[in-house]
Amino acid sequence: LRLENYLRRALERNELDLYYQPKVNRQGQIVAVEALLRWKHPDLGIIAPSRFVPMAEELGLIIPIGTWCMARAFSQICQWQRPGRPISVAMNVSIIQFSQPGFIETVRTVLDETGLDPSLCIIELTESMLIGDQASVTQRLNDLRALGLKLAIDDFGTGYSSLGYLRRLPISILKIDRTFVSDIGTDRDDSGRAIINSIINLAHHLGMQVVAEGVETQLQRDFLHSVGCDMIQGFFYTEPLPPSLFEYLLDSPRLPS
Ligand code: G
Ligand code: G
Ligand code: MN
Ligand code: NA
Repeated sequence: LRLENYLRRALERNELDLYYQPKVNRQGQIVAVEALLRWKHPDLGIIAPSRFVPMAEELGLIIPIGTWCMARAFSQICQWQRPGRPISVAMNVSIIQFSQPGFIETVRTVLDETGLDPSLCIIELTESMLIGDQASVTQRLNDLRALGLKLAIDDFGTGYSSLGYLRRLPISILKIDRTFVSDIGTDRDDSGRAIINSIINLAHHLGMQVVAEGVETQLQRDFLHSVGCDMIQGFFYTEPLPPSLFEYLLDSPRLPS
């Protein structure tokens, strides 16, 4: 059977899973998680989204899969709230999902059904999703914002769009792309630091928070703290984890800060 035939049945056969990777604040507390899709293929093992999301988009399966992801992640994050410790959940959405006329309504419905506080929900968008018809993109982002969600720009600094959208659109969070973070501690250290420093200054001047992704070393983490980065995500803390292991981390006393 071809992979796409397997993918058609993956949802009904319960083969899709969400893994979770923490976003850690400057005090070493988990303040958010990114939900990351995995496919547990019966023969091929765990398949990463880069290998099947494009196929799911072509087959139109990304719509039901995306809705499933939201429902699963929202109810999971409700269970992970602890007194005095709100934790947000960040979701990746496909451009196909995002452009669908029913997208806003789906988000609203899943929020209602799961009871998740909308202010604890972050939608991660890439810059490429913001190009195209400006009136409809702006409308859609404003509608999401009006539901109470926060919007983040993923892989920030790698797109080709101009920066003008940052003051036009209701963006709350910039995620510094991991390629800049991985420059720290290499022969591209100087330029990596300059770019990161500039992104953080830009974000903070515009009233946005900054997440660094792909943080793998203490050197990178310490530099990011020194320039005011609000949240750290990466293998330095942990790779994405299945819910049972994530829960263990959540209830452990403290991460290195
Ligand atoms: O987990 P991994 O590093 O393999 O993720 C690769 C990419 O897959 C991420 O950059 C992310 O944008 C995308 N991805 C992960 N989970 C989801 C999801 O639930 N929906 C969509 N559309 N993309 C996802
Ligand atoms: O593009 P997006 O940010 O949605 O991708 C998230 C993915 O990045 C995760 O699924 C994970 O597999 C990967 N990732 C997370 N932390 C690290 C890291 O520290 N280093 C590298 N190389 N990849 C990471
Ligand atoms: Mn992401
Ligand atoms: Na990213």
